[in-house]
Amino acid sequence: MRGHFLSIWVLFIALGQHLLAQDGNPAEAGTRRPNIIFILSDDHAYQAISAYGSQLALTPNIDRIAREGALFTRAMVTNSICGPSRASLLTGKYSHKNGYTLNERKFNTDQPVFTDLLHNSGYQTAWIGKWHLGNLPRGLDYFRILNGQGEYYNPDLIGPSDTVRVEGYVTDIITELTEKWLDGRDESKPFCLIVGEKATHREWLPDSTDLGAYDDAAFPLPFSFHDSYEGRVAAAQQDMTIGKTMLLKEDLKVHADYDHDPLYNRFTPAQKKPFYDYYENKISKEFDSRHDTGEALLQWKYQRYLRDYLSVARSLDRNIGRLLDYLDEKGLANNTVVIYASDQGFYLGEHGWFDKRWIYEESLRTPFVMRYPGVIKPGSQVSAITLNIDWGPTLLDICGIKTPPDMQGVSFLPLVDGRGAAWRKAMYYHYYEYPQPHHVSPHFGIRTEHRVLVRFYGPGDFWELYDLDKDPEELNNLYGKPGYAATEEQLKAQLKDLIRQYDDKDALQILERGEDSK
Ligand code: SGN
Ligand code: CA
Repeated sequence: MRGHFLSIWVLFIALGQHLLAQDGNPAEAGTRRPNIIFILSDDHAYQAISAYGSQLALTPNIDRIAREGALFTRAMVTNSICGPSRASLLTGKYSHKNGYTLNERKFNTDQPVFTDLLHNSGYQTAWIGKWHLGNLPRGLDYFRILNGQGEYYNPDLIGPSDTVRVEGYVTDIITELTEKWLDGRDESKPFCLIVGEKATHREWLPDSTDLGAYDDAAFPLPFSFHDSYEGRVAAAQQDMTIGKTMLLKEDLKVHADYDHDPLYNRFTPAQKKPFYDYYENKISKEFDSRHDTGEALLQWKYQRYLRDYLSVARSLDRNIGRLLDYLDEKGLANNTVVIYASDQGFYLGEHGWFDKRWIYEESLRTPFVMRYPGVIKPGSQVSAITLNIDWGPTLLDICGIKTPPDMQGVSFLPLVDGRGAAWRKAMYYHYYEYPQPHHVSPHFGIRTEHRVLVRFYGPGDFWELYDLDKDPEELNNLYGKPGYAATEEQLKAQLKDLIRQYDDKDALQILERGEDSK
């Protein structure tokens, strides 16, 4: 009798789960243990993605992920630079906790990372492409990674026991390796694969098929292009302007040094020809004939920068499309979560800049789109503040694994799967690297939906405050101005709470010693 009752009960639960599954219930989706592909690009600005409203270029494949899933409009990073962002993805922790505060060091691979938990629960884990953490990955079932920043043409690819130079264009090669790994994987297990793209990192070498793709476009100057940096000491001291820092030869390929620059030593003659024809015979000649100086030169550089950058992004988007097609062809699309994100944001001329690093909007915010068939309603938009330290916990949650207590991020899956969650209204940010390579002063701060309060320290010691509703470009530093004392005090208290919550001892010490100057 008891057994009979139990089996009816089990049947009832199973039926309930089946019905819920049809509604895309997250609990059932968790038991499905979907595959995960996380495409993590490098320095790709949301301002260059049409799903985010960009008028600069079309990105139909990234847009497709957003259309079939969710677009996150306040995805942010906790330290806007490459290695630290990747370390935060792996550990779910702030830089001061995982030890990777600066770029170009060695990630401590003894610490727990989210891929370990996936591996231990039966997932196959793999990382292909850019890794940039100074060490080889540990604990993955497979890796084949670029050497440091990696090369655009004929890149070296490092595996556990060898390094091979693969002929071709990096973004294509990464897709080829990805497909090859997927073809050969153990199909009895789900997988989590991180695809690390080199695009769209400096020095923006396009694939030959994309050379000149944007030559007919005339890109409008961003509103803050001619920023005078008045009232903002750190912004005035940086070294990341298109005018001064961006180099004609090395970055914009005007009379590039094909014989000595290691970028071009790697080219095969067949690769060099279209490149040389375009940059030497066309662009450099055009440059010589113009004799531009001053404002005309600045604007010419801006147009060239965007053309190169968007041409590199064109290959990135095309390869994302290729991967989405692969998933369709192999019948994997329905049971694979696809995420596209960049390691941080990037400046496309705002404030006159390229690069990243700042708590300011274009650097802080990163593109993040996510498709999860049956769980995320197509066309969803998430405006909640989500962080890169949340990425690991979210991936774990997708696979039905609880976030370990020492991870500082939180799964944002409940924001898109119907469960709902009380959510943060403010985020904490801390940037460290100084002075090289771009002289951006170390700073920490708080960002809410409407305000930014920043404390710069290091070369100088001062605060900044912005009202994003009135001044979305963050040009007007309100700190110390009449009428803002109460806002300053309130945000400082909130900032201190966050610093305590995340246990950033250095920041707390700086905060408690007061400031030398305003
Ligand atoms: C290189 C770039 C910098 C860039 C850093 C960090 N210079 O040093 O412009 O800020 O990487 O980039 S380059 O001339 O070598 O390209 S990150 O993506 O690793 O954070
Ligand atoms: Ca980067």
